Amino acid sequence: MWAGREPSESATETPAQTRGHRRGAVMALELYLDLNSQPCRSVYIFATKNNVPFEFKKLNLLEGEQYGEEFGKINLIRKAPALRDGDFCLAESIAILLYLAEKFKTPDYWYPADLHQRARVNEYLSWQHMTIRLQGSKVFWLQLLIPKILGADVPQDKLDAALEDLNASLTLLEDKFIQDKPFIAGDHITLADLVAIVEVMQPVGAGVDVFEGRAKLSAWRDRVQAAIGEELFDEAHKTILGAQESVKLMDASKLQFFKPKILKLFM
Ligand SMILES: N[C@@H](CCC(=O)N[C@@H](CS)C(=O)NCC(=O)O)C(=O)O
Repeated sequence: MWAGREPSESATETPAQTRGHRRGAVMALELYLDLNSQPCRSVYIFATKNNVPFEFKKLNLLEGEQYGEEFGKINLIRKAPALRDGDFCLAESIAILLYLAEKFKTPDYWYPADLHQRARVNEYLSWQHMTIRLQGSKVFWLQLLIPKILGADVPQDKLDAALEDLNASLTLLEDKFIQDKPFIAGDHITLADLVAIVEVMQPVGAGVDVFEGRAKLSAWRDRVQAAIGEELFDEAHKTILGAQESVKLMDASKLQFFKPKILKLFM
């Protein structure tokens, strides 16, 4: 079994810490994050935007840190994001977002108390896992990481099929979820928009312009970016938007531990 590295010791360069999220000797709530990951970005943006005091524990997924012994104690599912709050550990981004919203009593608009608005948020959060999330990730892997790891382009028909599925879901995002409203649940940004935008941006990181020819999606993206704050949005997406360059510099031999998973899931 792959013996992963341990999470990088409180990566000193993380934006969260330079913003002063780290709190002296008191054990802060810890978030294990890799900003290459969509669900990690949603948690990072939500925590930062809402001034949640947290320690950014950088987990380098492409170096296999999720398979290390220490991280196994935090999250046996071995996926990021993960949270530790004292003795309490939590996996799954949606559960983490809701935990933070409840614990830190974030403004109501994120997860509205109104029955119908909340139901709209829940509807999107329930739908996205097997659609935009799955398809956007698949496009990202097929387009960028798999050619690097396997040393060959993936067959064009596979990529075309993945793009077709993603496009069908983006059309549903526009027609069923956004419609003619500013945001998915109405006039204000909610967790649904946050979870949606980080996934929609993932294929963009692989060079696929999902916004081309989609005026509604582009206008919604601009509103979501403005609601989050351009600076925070850009900071959270800097790593993924630089992925094409950073993948070029990676040593493919160090990524081979992903190969069995790739062959099983994608080929
Ligand atoms: N349903 C989980 C998905 C988490 C997930 O798939 N994380 C990926 C990164 S986007 C991961 O940690 N992958 C590492 C691996 O599979 O080895 C959530 O929403 O938190």
